[in-house]
Amino acid sequence: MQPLILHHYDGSPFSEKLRLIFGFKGLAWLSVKIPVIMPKPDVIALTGGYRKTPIAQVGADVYCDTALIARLIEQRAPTPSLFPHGAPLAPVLAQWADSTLFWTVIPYTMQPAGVAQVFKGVPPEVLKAFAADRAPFTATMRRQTVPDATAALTGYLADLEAQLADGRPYFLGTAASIADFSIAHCLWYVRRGGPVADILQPHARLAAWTDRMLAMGHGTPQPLSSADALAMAAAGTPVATAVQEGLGFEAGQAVTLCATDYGTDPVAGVLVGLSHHEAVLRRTDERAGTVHVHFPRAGYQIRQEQT
Ligand SMILES: N[C@@H](CCC(=O)N[C@@H](CS)C(=O)NCC(=O)O)C(=O)O
Repeated sequence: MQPLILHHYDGSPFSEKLRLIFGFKGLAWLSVKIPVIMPKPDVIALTGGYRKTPIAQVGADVYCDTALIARLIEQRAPTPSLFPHGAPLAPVLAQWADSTLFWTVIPYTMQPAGVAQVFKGVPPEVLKAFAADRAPFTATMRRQTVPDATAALTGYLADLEAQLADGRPYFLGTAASIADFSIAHCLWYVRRGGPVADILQPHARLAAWTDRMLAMGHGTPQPLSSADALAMAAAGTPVATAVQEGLGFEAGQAVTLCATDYGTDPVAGVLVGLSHHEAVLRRTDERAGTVHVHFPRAGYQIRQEQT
């Protein structure tokens, strides 16, 4: 099997979600460290414009969004499963955590006391560049204020604690599911906030669950340079995909695709794969060669290019 490459950086919560999944499944993976802010020329060479973190790569196939990457990892290593029997709403709970909980945790943690801890030792100009990078990235959203986020997070944490009250080890029962990983990366981020992590204090079961999740570790990463990853894309042949009929588009159409929430930079390409779950664009880059860029279908808008 061709190795799975994760393009990520240490402080990225969504990357932590996948790193913990690697730990859960005991997987080896190749680790490419990418910049925290734009420009990210090697990421863009692979994706064609999508700049969110992380992305995954297998040869000449590039996978965007952790919802899809989690399913890719599950296909490659089915046990232990992220989608256990008896927990059909696990992806729905995961989606809530990846959107609502995440965008509560970020403004909550990024209040001054949290920023001081998360960015400890970081020069002010770097902090300024980070803020300048993220402002347009999130401009399509109305961000919660600190009081908004504090109120919402207080309620969410109480609900999460209550779900664990019967002594279950994971949110949806005796087996971990994708929902646990999506909640874990959010609370991992709150824990990084020093004094602001006090909001977690009243919740003993949630604390024990978080410890258990983070103890899963990251599997076995092996460093890879970005240049080597690009060379692997250029040397590879993308997997064959199909466009299902009746979904509003046809194979071979020139389309653009973008996220509908934030970080909405479009990717242009030729539609080569489409199902209810996934959309795949073929595009060619000078350095990455011809790649297939895969996106989840949910949460993305596809538009046919006007010719
Ligand atoms: N829906 C995306 C969200 C990814 C996301 O928002 N990632 C954050 C970092 S954890 C990001 O892209 N920040 C801006 C950046 O890294 O350039 C996913 O599940 O992968």
